[in-house]
Amino acid sequence: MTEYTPRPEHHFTFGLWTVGNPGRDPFGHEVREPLDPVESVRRLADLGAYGVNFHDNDLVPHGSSAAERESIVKRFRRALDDTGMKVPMATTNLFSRPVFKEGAFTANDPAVRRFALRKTCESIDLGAELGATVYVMWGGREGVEADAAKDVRLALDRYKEAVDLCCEYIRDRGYDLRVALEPKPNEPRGDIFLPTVGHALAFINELEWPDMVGLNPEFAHETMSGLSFTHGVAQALWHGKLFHIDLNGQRIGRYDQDFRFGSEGIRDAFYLVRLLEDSGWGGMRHFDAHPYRTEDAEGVWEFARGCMRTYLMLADKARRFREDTDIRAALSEAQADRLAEPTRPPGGLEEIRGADYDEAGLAAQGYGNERLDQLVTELLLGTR
Ligand code: GLT
Ligand code: MN
Ligand code: MN
Repeated sequence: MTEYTPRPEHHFTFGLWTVGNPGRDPFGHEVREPLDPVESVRRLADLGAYGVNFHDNDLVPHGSSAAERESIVKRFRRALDDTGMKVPMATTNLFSRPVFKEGAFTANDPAVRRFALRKTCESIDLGAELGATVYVMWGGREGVEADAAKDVRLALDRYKEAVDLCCEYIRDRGYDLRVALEPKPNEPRGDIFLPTVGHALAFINELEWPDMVGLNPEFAHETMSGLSFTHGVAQALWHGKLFHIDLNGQRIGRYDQDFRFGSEGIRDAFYLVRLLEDSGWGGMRHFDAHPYRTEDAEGVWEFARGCMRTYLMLADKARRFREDTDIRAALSEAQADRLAEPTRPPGGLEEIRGADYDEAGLAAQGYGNERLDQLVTELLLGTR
């Protein structure tokens, strides 16, 4: 159906590491050939995406010389120019190399931390060079298995120091770049620091330049913690801290599945899309997911198309939700709009304290949530 055809104005982006995921898992080898980043740019552009994001080493392999870097970036930039694709976000791989096995910004050894910072500065340069305005920090190795080996409070001191140094670098260079922290509770570490949206929001308040730092929440990561992703995103929006978002599919209690958006938790995905659309949030709709291991090279593009189509279908459902007269009536029975009414009356606390309340009458009210919720089910299942 053409109405669900992705177009650049929908602002869909993918990581090079997502469509390029070769299907390796802890028990099995790669099942797909490496994907040339230029091929990813072309195929995603054909599908209607807006752009691609990358880790430094997704584009420039570890150990490349300065001349190799230059020719890789030149060829990549040509693909961007040819297709009109953009690079809105960049990040650093601080998790694959053995040197980061004990942590990167929070490693006990200061030399490892300094090495991680140098790599990050170079990666920030690369992102800025290609036009990125968001820099994501996912601290995959910032954590611990053996609690005896690390002082969490000191680790947080060092984490803050590293984020502050990155902000200092961005400011010194005059880059138009904001930092987005990505929480995750565990995997690959037994426990990861800044495990949820809430932890990360509190951490930002302790930074030197809190205005430069926000969040990149991921559907899978909050869901792994058993939390409502939509509520986490809503709170990040409420604080003005939703700088970026990672969309994918995940079931509670599993490993980090990173499935195609909407493949799991379709109802959660609906409420999320409704929130993003209704709030008018202007950020990228970024998919941090990867194709099933069952897929061959063509299945990768079915996966990418599916992520975007599902978003568009859910955005359409969100529009219908707003317009459906039965749903509107049910919302009014639920008194949903009345939450916008301030609690403070004209007479303030004095009026609150002096008023008569019909407690029994208030308690006897029905809110009609069963009907409302069933209407949502029917909307999602396509029977209305
Ligand atoms: C890695 C991780 C993702 C992060 C990426 C950004 S790296 O793929 O699983 O959740 O968003 O560093
Ligand atoms: Mn993930
Ligand atoms: Mn992610």
